[in-house]
Amino acid sequence: MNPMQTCRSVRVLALLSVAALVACGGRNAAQAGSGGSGTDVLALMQARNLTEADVTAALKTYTPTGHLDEYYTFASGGHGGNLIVIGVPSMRILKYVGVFTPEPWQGFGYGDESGEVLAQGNRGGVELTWADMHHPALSETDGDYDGKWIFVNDKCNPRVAVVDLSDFMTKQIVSSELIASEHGATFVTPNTDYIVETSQYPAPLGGGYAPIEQWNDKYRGAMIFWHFDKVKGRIVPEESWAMELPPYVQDLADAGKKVSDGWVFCNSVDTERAYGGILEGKPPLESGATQNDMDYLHCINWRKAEALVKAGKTNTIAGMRVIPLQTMIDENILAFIPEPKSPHGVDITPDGAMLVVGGKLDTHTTVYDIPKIAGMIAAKKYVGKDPYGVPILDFKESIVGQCEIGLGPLHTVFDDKGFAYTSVFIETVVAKWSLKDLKVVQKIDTHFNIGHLVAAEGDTVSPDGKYLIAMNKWSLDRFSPVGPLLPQNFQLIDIGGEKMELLYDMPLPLGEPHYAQMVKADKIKPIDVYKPIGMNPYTEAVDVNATTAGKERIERRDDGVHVFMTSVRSHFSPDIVRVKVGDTVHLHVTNVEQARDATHGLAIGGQNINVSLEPGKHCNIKFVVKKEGVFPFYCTEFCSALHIEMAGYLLVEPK
Ligand code: K7E
Ligand code: CUA
Repeated sequence: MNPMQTCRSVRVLALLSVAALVACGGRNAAQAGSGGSGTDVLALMQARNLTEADVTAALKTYTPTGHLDEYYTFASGGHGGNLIVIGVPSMRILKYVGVFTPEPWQGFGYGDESGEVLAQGNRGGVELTWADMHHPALSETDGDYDGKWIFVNDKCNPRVAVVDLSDFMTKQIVSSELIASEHGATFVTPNTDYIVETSQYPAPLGGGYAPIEQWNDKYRGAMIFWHFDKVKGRIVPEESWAMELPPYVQDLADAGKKVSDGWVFCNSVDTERAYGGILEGKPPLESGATQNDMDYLHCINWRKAEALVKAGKTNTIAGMRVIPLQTMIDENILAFIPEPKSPHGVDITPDGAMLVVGGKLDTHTTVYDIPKIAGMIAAKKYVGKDPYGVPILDFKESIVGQCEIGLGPLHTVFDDKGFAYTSVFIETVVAKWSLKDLKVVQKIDTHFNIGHLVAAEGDTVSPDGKYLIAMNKWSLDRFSPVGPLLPQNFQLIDIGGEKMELLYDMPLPLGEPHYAQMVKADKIKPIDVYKPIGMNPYTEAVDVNATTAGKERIERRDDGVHVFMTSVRSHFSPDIVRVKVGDTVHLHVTNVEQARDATHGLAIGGQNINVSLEPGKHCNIKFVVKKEGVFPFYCTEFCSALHIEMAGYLLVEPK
């Protein structure tokens, strides 16, 4: 067989290797116009101006119809206050899960029980309809994703939400008035006993006012340990607790695992305790907060703290049990280690033995030795104290070393081969480096200004390698222009081989996602339909008001008009509902379908009612009719040929 024939057969064999094509060089190109199925690829490459690398990337990401993705990525929706579900490697968006923000397609926040979940997130009597979501965290068993729940935070109004991955619905929002903002959330302990939420900007604990000049005495930080009940699938606020921290601006946190299980580590960025005051003759916060050469890494023994809580050594603030700072010090639960100026990411290696800190204004990542730190804390080998009496460990004694990484390292994730991947913001690259010798092996450009990065199972005890997504803040010229507000850019990078390769750019136009989780698809096992029929997703049981075909009815009771309704292709029953002005209407709707994807939607004109009725689902809608009129209701999902006819009337008679 001559080389030319070899070449042709490779092409005909489903064009499986562009590398092979290109290896054949000019001879192939010369043949491009001569017909035959294989030559079309080269013609296409030329017509679309694609390189060999482009086509290789396409082959690695293109997912034909009917093929499923290998991973799910759950990205924070940033300002959108929702969770974005993305398939990898296709980078196809699969779902937006409404969390802190009403989401019309899912009917989240438009009349049924989902409104009660959203209302759990209101604070201080203020209705909140958006969030600044930063860090999703999947539930874990033994430090590995178990695919059951995902937790998300709101940096602006400190809140934590529970999203159930059996139906991809938000089931709970909790919030404590103890703190006024947060950032180091959500991070789970290795068996999801706790979901950690750490304050960011210090304020008086429990709310209330104190002059900012009393910052040092009256302002504080805090770390909340929300207890998660894995049987109920809910956070139990009464079993949650917190600890008081000094008024430094606490930043990201990470929970220990394996050898470091029982510890949590947290950065801080304003140990100067500057608080701005530009018009009052003081430096702006950002310059006041960058005077010191080092800030403090908080090392917290949460297991010891938990024992103290059980022993009752707490104060109660805003209904939360809080371990006072002095008790934390007296009981040797909190210690500081200097860390490079204005740190950001704090990420524990898969074996739990090392901790990587990125200093935003530094050119290194700093690697700490956790077992050594734990030993020094146990032996109280301290070299000083902060103004609050918190003991400090020696920096040099605590570290394994530093990696010369480039300007502005932020976050670090890991693979299965002993490499770490750090986002380097100012240099706008991903740096791959070895945890063995702390040497950079490769840098790849990102477009542009990378923030977080996420790798396949990259923050668990057993990362997969394979894929990494650079979550870039700016996209500049990467997409067709859409006015001055540009999308974010998620860049999929292949980390399966020796060299990182850029595969795909995906615009994210809904908010600024910060962090994400990437999990093997076979760990996520959602239900197909709600079963048995009449299931209420919020109680996870058949609803007492569930209706079956033939049992539909309307009852006038003391608290209003109760309508027991079913939906099935292609009608609602009842389809005429007569009420009077001022009535409270209780619509109990059961979608009696069990066919997959046979979803109906129920929207009622003039009432701001819009729910999604997935097969088998039951929902309870409650609203007051304020004025007389004729209000058509109809199905909002194109469910059948007679979908347009799936409609009815709400008739509101005068009193
Ligand atoms: Cu944007 Cu994790 Cu909130 Cu860094 S944080 S980028
Ligand atoms: Cu049901 Cu359209």
